[in-house]
Amino acid sequence: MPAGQLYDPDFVSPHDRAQIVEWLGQIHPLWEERFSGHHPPPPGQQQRRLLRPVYWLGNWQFACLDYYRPPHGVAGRCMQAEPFPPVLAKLVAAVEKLARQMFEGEEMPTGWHLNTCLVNLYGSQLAGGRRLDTARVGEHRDFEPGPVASISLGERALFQFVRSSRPGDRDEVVSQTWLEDSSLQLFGGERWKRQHFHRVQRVETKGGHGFSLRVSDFETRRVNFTFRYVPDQHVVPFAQLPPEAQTDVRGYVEQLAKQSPFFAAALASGPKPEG
Ligand SMILES: O=C(O)CCC(=O)C(=O)O
Repeated sequence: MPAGQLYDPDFVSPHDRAQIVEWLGQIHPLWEERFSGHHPPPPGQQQRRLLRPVYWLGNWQFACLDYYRPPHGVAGRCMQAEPFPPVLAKLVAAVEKLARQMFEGEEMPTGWHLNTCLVNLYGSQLAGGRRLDTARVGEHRDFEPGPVASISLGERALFQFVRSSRPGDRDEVVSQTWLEDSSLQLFGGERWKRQHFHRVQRVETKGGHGFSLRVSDFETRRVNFTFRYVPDQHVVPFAQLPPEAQTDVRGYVEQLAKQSPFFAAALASGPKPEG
């Protein structure tokens, strides 16, 4: 494994895996749209749903608010979300210990702790009697500072780092790993966070994995949890998002509030919508 990367194929025990799957069965992931009233599609683009349903823990970064993008896009983008369930909190504590052994200095920002989790569902969209496999993620970087950890459940996925330093050369695969069921991947530092993009090229179908989740129009065969760090001062309750952002995400928070006491309380403490 190259320096700055760690891969443990057996990080999650069968017992912990079962607890995570039980928790997954209780949440209601969201189908988010890419754009919103105050962030309309740019010319030539249309409104679209994300390729997959998602759920966030710690703080929710909505696609329509364009996620967390330091140095300029940091305020009013991260909305407080539910805490990690105990099984994930326990695993995160172990991951943080590993990360502190691997990274120091500039690679380990002051105050770093994994307070954010994106839960990505990978599988097939079911629409009009057809199945459309959307189990991939195009090349991108994660902008949250410091190391990022990723736990995978279900079918194995081909995860690649691709070169980004030379224009037009982004397709050159620099490093790749098959992320197996119950594995941990950890990466950080200049090389893997900044110089290269990463992507999920494909997710296999051979392992017979499937998850029965509370999400419509979707068949899930892999679930990935990426744990990240957002400086705590940039995470605010729904009621403290700027008014335009509140308007843009209120519908999502209302959906979440139907099932989640946390989001019901967040909604109740905010201003009532106009009209
Ligand atoms: O699913 C994965 O393994 C990676 C997900 C990812 O790249 C991301 O959430 O930024």
